[in-house]
Amino acid sequence: MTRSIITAAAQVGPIARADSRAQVVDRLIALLREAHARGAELVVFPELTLTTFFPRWHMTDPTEISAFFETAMPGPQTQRLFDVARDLRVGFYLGYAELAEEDGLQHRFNTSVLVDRAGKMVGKYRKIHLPGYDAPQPERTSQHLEKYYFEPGNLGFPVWRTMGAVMGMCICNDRRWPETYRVMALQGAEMILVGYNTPDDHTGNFDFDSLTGFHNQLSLQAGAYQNSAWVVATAKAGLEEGSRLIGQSMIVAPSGQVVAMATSTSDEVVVARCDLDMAALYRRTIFDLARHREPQHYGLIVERKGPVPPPEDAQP
Ligand code: ING
Repeated sequence: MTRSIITAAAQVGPIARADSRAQVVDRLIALLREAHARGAELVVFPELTLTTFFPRWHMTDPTEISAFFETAMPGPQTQRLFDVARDLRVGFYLGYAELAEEDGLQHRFNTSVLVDRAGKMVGKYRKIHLPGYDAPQPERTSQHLEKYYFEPGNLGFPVWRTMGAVMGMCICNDRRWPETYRVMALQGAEMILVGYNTPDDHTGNFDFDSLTGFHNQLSLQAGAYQNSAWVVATAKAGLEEGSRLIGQSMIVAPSGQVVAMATSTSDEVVVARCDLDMAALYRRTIFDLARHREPQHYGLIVERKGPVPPPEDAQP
C-alpha cells in the first residue's frame, strides 16, 4: 500500500490594496472547496496571501503598515477559513504577515502556518531569506522592501510528521537557496511547501528578469530532485497594483518532474497525488544522504575561504 497524499496548489490572482480580508478569505474558501471537490487532502496557499504584496511600497505611518499584519492566526477574519477546512478535513499552508509580541517587544515576520486535516495547528515558519532592501531605492519604479517590513525568521527550518508525511515549509525567496531544501531533507522532509509572490521586474535588469519564470521552475525542480522531496509551490499571481507577478504554481515530484502546473495568473487550483514512497525510493538510492554524503570529506572546502594560492615556485 503506497503512502500518498492528494495535494493542491491554490494559486491566488491579484489582490488589490482596497480588497478587504473578508473578500480575500471568501476567495480562499472557494479555492479550498474546489480543491476538496477534486480530492485534495492538503492545500497550499501563497505567501502573504491575505493582502496585496505591500512590500512594493514604502510606507511610514505605523497604523497604515499594521493594517497589513495579523496579530493572531486564526484571527476573527480567518477563523472561518480554518472552520471550513476542518469540516472538509483538508489540511493547509497559509502565508501571512505576522505581528508577534515576544519578550515584551513587537516583531514583524513574513510567516506561514501548517494546519492538519483536523484543523489543528501543526507548526509555524518565519521567512529567513528576505530579498530586496531595507530602504527605498531611488532608481526603482516599484520597491521591494521586505527587509524594511520584516525581521529574518527566528525558527529555523523545522519539519513535522503530519498527515502521513514528514513536511517542511519555506517562503518565496527561500526556494532559491539550496540549503533551504537540504536542511529540511537532512531532517527527513518528504514534502516541502512554499508560497511565493514573484514580480517579473525584481532586478531591473531585463536579461535577468526575462528569465524569472525559468529561474522559478529551475529552483523548484532542482530543490525537489536534489533532496528527494515533493515540492508544492503556490503563487500569488497576476497584474497586482501595477506589478506583474508570475504564476506557474506547480507540484514537483522527487524525480524533478513537474506533475501539475497552473496555466493562468488568476485564482486556479492544480491537484496531484503525491506518492511519498517515491521520495523514499530516491532517498534509498541516488540521494541516500547517510551513505553517499560524506561531509567529513567536504572539510577542506569549508576550511578554504577562497581560491587555492599558487605554488611558491609558480612563475609570475
Ligand atoms: N519575491 C521574489 C522571489 O524570491 C525575487 C523576489 C524575484 C528575487 C525575482 C529574485 C528574482 O521570488 C519574494 N517575495 O521573495
